[in-house]
Amino acid sequence: MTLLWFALACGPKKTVEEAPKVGWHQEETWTLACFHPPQYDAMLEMERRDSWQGSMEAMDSQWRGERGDGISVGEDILDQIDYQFSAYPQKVEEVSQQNLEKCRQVATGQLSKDDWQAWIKGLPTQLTAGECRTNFLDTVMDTLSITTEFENSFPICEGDRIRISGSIQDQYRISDDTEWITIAGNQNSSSLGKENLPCNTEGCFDGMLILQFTDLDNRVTVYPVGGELEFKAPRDGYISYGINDDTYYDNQWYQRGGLIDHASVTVAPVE
Ligand SMILES: [Ca+2]
Repeated sequence: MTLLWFALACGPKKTVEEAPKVGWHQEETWTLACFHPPQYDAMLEMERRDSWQGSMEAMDSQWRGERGDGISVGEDILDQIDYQFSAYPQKVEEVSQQNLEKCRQVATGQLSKDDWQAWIKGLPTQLTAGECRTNFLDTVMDTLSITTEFENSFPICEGDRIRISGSIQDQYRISDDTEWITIAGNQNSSSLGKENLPCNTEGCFDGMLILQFTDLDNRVTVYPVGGELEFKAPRDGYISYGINDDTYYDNQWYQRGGLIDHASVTVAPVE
């Protein structure tokens, strides 16, 4: 009892919580003002994403020399940083926090402006190195949809290898008057050169299972899959799959005795 009383009496002391500084701020002893990024962790997702733009613009103005505080790096470096931020906007968080630390050190004489500028100039390289954190690591097992176009999308990093495959016994057709096919597609109907179909290169057949890769610049490449395909991501981006068709409303699964076929699709990482 005594111990408990003691513990309660010595509970946490009340401290005056100082609101975190956000935006441009200069302590009395500092030689320049530093941009203090918002408390990203405390924000809701949408608000958080919206805040990246402001942080980016604040840093850019200082790095560009607009604040007249002696910091200025070349336009080409800023363009490269801007390009990296547009590809990986969430990196603004880490960079803005690191930048505040560098600025604080310069403002208090612990770091030279040249060293800070060297760090800024090194950002394009730093941001490019190992940037992709969305490796394809987990196997996806799904039911193929033949009535929608590229339903699911999964992030993947450059160099990631996957194997996509599906069940080859289930049948469907891609219009009322075409033959029943499987994910191998209609082997009697090559899609080569058919501009209306997503897959129209060598090896593409009408209605077959196809893989779509979209990179971060929204460039789309489509690959014929059929029963199986091993794929290595040429860049960071997203993969998706569907069937090689352009009209989805008229597609139907084969039905026998009340049982409707449904093809499964598996996307698995390859070691
Ligand atoms: Ca169709």
